[in-house]
Amino acid sequence: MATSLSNTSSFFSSTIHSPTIAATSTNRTFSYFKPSKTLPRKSVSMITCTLNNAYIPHHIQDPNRIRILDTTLRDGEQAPGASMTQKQKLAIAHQLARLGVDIIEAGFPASNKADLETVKLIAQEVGNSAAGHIPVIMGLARCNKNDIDKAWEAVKYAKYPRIQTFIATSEIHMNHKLKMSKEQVIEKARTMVAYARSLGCNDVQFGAEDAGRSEREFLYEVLGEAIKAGATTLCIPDTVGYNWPREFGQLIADIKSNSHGATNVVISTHCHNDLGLAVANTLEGAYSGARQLEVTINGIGERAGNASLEEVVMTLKCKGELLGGLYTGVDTKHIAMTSKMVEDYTGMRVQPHKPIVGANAFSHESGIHQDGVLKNKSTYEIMSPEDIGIHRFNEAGLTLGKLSGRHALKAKLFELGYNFDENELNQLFLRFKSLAEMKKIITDEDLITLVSHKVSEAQVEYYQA
Ligand SMILES: [Mn+2]
Repeated sequence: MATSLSNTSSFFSSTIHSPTIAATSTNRTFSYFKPSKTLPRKSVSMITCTLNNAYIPHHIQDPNRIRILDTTLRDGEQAPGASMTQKQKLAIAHQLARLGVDIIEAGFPASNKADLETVKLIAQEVGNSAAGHIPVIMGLARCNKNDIDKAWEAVKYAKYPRIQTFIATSEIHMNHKLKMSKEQVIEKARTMVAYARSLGCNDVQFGAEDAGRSEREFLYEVLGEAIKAGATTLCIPDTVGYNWPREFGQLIADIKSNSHGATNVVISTHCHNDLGLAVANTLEGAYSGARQLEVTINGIGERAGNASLEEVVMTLKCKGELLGGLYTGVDTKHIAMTSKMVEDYTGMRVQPHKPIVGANAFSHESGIHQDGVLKNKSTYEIMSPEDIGIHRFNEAGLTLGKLSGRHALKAKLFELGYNFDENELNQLFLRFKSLAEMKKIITDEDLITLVSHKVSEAQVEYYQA
């Protein structure tokens, strides 16, 4: 608990091969791929507690501290086929708390009775854990009294309850969906934020849906009015995934300088991945001043999904220093487990080459790569699987296949308890190669079979002699 906030940014990147800065040099020099064991390790959860004790909705004491809002249970569940049971959602919420996310968007209580009950249960249980980190529990509401009442009814049991109310601000949405004028939209935003505050909720997030395609002057005005009415966080979504990083970063920076009162509240990103830019846009948003980032586990969500928690968090962990010292309170060693839970419960499979959590994210098959990793992992790895809670089946994370080299085979055999001389290894390698031509991946069992043939051959030679 005694750890000072100013120390936090350095240790959040302490367990990975992140760039380190030589403090004595006036020209900041970066050395990459520092082995993790030379750096100090501290408990992440201790820091999370320290920060949470001082939770103030509209303000973050350390300007480099990023709040992570996970919306797996709301936006993520809106992915086709991803619906979960109440029990599964509660289990995920507990896991998200363990992971150390700051805010859990637990659902959309006005959408149906079951969702209200689930959000309420999460608020009661996860929002009041007796020990450890207690996240803010948020419920979504459109800009109408019924939605806001339902959201409050569900989240009010949490120690830190939050309501998010939203309305679209782009011309396309206002004309075709809402059929409302600009004046009507401003009026709704203003009165409904004030209504949420009037219920006793001192933590109100206002979302300007489709902000990424909204007319700037109008957007500044709506946001300014929402702040005046009591909004403590402004959510700036690229609802349709249409922005690109420079554009989205500029949007965040412009809102900060043009929306009245925006420097006194927290600005949040909410980026969709229709062009594969959700993570890049989110990070650019953070670099431009956003201090809350909305993400989902495995990047699930509407259409092409949302920015993925694991990619955003691990990029900040690897590159935080280069991004001006930004850091999160996420305890990354719970990432792998959380990813697996969400994959199992939603049935949304993670592609093998998905960054961070994909099955291949830490495996190396080509001979050159395997040779490098065996000599030093940092040759082909910018982080360790242990950082996200994976303990690899072998030291170097090697998958043996037809591209593997002699060195990797030797290392793998050694791990299995066999130590062959060069001649024996050469013979084994030839047999290994012909087997690998036929089989995609060579398992431990395959190797043992190969070796046992080798051993019996050796015995035959011995008796012949
Ligand atoms: Mn969304």
